[in-house]
Amino acid sequence: MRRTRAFLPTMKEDPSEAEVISHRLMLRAGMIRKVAAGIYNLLPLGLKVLRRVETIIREEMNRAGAQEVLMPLVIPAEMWKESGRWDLYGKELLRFKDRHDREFCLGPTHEEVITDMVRREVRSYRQLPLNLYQIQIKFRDEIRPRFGLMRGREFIMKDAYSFHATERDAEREYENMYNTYTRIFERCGLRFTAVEAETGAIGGRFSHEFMVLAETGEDVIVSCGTCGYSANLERAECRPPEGGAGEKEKAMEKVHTPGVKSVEEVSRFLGVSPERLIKTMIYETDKGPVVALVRGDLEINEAKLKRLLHCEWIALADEEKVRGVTGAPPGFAGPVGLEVRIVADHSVSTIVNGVTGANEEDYHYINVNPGRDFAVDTWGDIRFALEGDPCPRCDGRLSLSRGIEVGHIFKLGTKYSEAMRATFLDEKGVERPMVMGCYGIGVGRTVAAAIEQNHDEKGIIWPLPLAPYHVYILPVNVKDASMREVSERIYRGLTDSGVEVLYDDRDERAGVKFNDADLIGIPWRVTVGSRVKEGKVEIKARDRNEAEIVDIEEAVGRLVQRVRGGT
Ligand code: 9G3
Repeated sequence: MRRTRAFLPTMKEDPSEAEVISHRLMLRAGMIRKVAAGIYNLLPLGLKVLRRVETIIREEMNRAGAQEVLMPLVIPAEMWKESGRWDLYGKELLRFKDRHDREFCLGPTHEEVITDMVRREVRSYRQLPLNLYQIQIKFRDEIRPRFGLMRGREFIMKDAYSFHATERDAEREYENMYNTYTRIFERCGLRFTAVEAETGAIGGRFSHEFMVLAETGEDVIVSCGTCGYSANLERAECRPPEGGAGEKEKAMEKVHTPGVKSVEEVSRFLGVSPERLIKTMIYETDKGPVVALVRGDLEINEAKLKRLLHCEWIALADEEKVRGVTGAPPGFAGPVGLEVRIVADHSVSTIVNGVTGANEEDYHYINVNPGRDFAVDTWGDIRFALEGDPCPRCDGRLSLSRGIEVGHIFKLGTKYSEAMRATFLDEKGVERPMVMGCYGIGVGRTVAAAIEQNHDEKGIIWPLPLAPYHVYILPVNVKDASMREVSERIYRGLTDSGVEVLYDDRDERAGVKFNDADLIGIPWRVTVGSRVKEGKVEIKARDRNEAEIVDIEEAVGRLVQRVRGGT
C-alpha cells in the first residue's frame, strides 16, 4: 500500500479523552475514530488487525470441530422472557420496539438465540455433540464505556455454544475449547495465562478466563510460581491459617472509644495491631441480613461470600440497615450479642483476645474470643488473597499480577436447555435436556490488549501475526531518483513474495516518516537512504534497537525469510 493513497490519519498530539495507552495509540495511529460513547469506526489499519485476530480464531475454531453460524443482532423479547433474563437485566440491555410495537433487544450475548436454533432441529442424541460459533457485533449499554475498544458498548465477540448428551461429553468439549483458546492466543503472539474464574450471573459451576498479561490490566491474577495454580482475585482460594496465638483468654471488657471507628483508628486508639481486630461487615442478601467477619488486616471477598451463602444477590448494608441490625451506627458493629446469621472467614478462628465493635455508639469490646463470646454459624474462605499468602494447593507462595480478560469459557450445564426445553431423546428413548457450554473472545479487546502488552514510548510494537503490514519501506527523500527507484524495486519484490508492505512514498521530512513508522508499529522497516549509492539499505526490527545494513539485492530475500519465519 502506498502511503500517499492510504486512508491512514495518524496524529502527533495525544488525544485528551484517551485514558489508557491502547486507546491513545489506536487513535493516534489512525486505527479507530469515535462515533459516540463506546461506539467506534474501524479505519483501514484498525480493521486489518481485527481481521488478523478473526482469521486466527476462525482457523482454530474450525480445526477444533466447531461450525460457524451468524445470528441476528436484533433479538425478539419472547426468548429472553422464556429464559427469564428479560427482567433480570437493567438498562445494560438495550431494548426497543419495532413498527408493530413488538419488543426486541440488541444482543449482548446469544445463549437464548442459539438454544432456540438448536432446539428446533435436534431431537436425538445421534445429532450431538454440536459446537456452533459466530463472530458478531454485540451491544451492552455500559453506564461508562471507557478505554476505547477495551470497554466499548458496541463490540465484536466470537461467541461459541456447545450442546451435549452428557456432562462427560461437555467436559471433553470444555477441554477442547481450553486448548483451542491456548492455540489462538499463542498464534496471536501474546503472553497470556488461563485462570480459574467465577461464573457470575449466567450460572454454571466452573469457568476459566484467558488474560493477556499487562501491568495496565484491570483484572488481578493470583498465581503460584511453584505449582502453577492461578485464579482471578474474585475466585482465588485462601489457605486457612495454622494454629492460634496460644495466649491465655482474658475476660471480655467494654471500653469507651469515642468517635473511633475504622480499623486504623481502633488499632491506633487501643494500641493493638489490625490482626487482632475482628472486622464486622453487615450485608443484605435475598436470604435476609448476614454478618460477615474477617481479620482486621484483610478484606471481605463478596463473590466468595455470595457463593458460600448460595444467595442470588448480596449488598453491603447502608447506615440505616446497620443500625437496624446492630443498634449502633457503622464503625461500632461486632458479632457479640447479635441475633443475625454470622459467617466468619477462617482468619478469625485464630484470633485470641480480639477487639470488635460493641454494637453501641463509641464503644468496643476487648478480649473477645470466638466460640466463648459469640457463635459463628458458618466458617468459610470469604477473604481476598494477598501477595505472599501460602498457596492453597502446595507449599508455595501466591503472587499477584495484572491482566486483561480477552476470553472466557464456561460450563453452562442445563440452565438454558431446561428453561427453553431444548431436549433430546437418549439411546433409551428418554427425553433429557442438552448439556451446554459457552465460550467467548472479545476480538476488539484482544487488539487493544495486544497494544497494552506491546508498546513503547514511540508507539505500538505489533506481534508479527497481528501486524497490519509486515514491512514499512521508508525512502528518506522521495525527490532522490535512486532512493525512489530502489524503494519501488523492493516494494515490488516484497509484494510479489506475498509480504504486505506499507510504502511511505510521501514527500515528507524523514523525521515525520520515522515517527510514523514507530507509532503504527510495523514489525520491519527498510530505510532507503544515502547508502543506496553503495548499493546498501538498512533493515530494522521495531522491537530491537540495532539495525543491519544489507545489499539491496539481499534485502527482499532477508525480509521474506524473516516475515515467513515469524521472527
Ligand atoms: C446481558 C447483558 C450483559 C451481559 C450478559 C447479558 C455478560 C451476559 C455473560 C456472558 C456469558 C458468555 C457467551 C459468550 C461468552 C460469555 N454481560 N454476560 O450474559 F443481558 Cl446486558 O455473556 N456468553
